[in-house]
Amino acid sequence: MDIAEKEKQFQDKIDSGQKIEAKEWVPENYRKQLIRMISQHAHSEIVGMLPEGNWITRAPSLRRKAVLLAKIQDEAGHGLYLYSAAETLGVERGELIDQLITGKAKYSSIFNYPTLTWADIGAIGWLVDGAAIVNQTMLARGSYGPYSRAMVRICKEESFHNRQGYELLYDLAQGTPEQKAMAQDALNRWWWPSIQMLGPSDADSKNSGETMRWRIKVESNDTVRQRFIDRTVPQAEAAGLTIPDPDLKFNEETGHWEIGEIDWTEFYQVIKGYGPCNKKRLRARQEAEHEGEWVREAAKVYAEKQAAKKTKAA
Ligand code: FAQ
Repeated sequence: MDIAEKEKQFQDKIDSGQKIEAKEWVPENYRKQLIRMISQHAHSEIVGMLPEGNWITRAPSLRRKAVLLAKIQDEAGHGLYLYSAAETLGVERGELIDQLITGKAKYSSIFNYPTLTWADIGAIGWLVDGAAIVNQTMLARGSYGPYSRAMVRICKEESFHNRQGYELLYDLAQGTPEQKAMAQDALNRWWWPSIQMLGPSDADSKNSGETMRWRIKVESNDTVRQRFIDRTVPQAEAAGLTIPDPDLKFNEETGHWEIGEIDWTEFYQVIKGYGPCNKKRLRARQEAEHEGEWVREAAKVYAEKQAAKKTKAA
């Protein structure tokens, strides 16, 4: 069978809604796009632990600390899942980590912002996990089996993250005037980066044509963003908080909330490495890689010894 025929059969399979599984023949660019997206997603989960990790020792109660710890551990689990999903496409985890720590690979723009107050922990759960869930429930319908199935469990855990963040911020918003101001300040700083994290507008999204044709993504960046906005604005109102957008208005005809202009210059600056915390995040991952070297070495030696024992016994 020639390549054109193989590609046609592949596209037919995708169009009929079937999943593609590991080791099946896929066009080279399908493989590349998936590795790109899954590895960026994995890196985001791991780097995403840093801003929240900053508050573990300062959580205001044992309950809040236990919840935050559980959430951050979940994010580590998501990262490991996703590296495994990427590995089914024939790439080594070490290579992907190397791309992260040398600054070649992207991770989500949102994690390059600082967590200045405890309210930021609420804002991350509510807004960042909220945006991630809306995107990931869409990705769970995607064509690549190992990635889409990973999304199912990840989304369940993100729902808990989202809930705890909203509850935290809601409680602050019902508290003293200082607590309410802290909650509002967190919303002010995290709203626009959360809107941006869902990717460039459809007109500027260079990968969407290919990834949507192959159903890696089944909806566009703007569609997902609108769903996130529509579900989040009423939640802000219920908590007595104000979305920091003077142009925000509800369109009765379409049934959607319309927002003001997104600052794409800021977004592109952040993804090029010039956000407030890019350098700090990268340094933290480089240090972790360096400090963990002896663990990897020990694990390797142990595995080699076990293999030698088995060969001897056989
Ligand atoms: N940050 O052509 P498109 C989470 C890049 S998980 C940085 O539209 P695409 C959980 C994009 O890579 C959050 N770069 O790209 C959590 C591309 O550059 P490239 C992460 C971005 O792939 C919560 C270029 O711009 N989620 O939060 C961003 O079709 C709390 C052009 O863009 C995922 O990774 C960005 N925000 O659509 C953890 C989900 N947006 O690669 C801890 C999987 C775009 O060509 C605490 N990924 N770029 O050099 C996706 O769904 C997609 O990749 C999009 C972007 C929707 C993010």
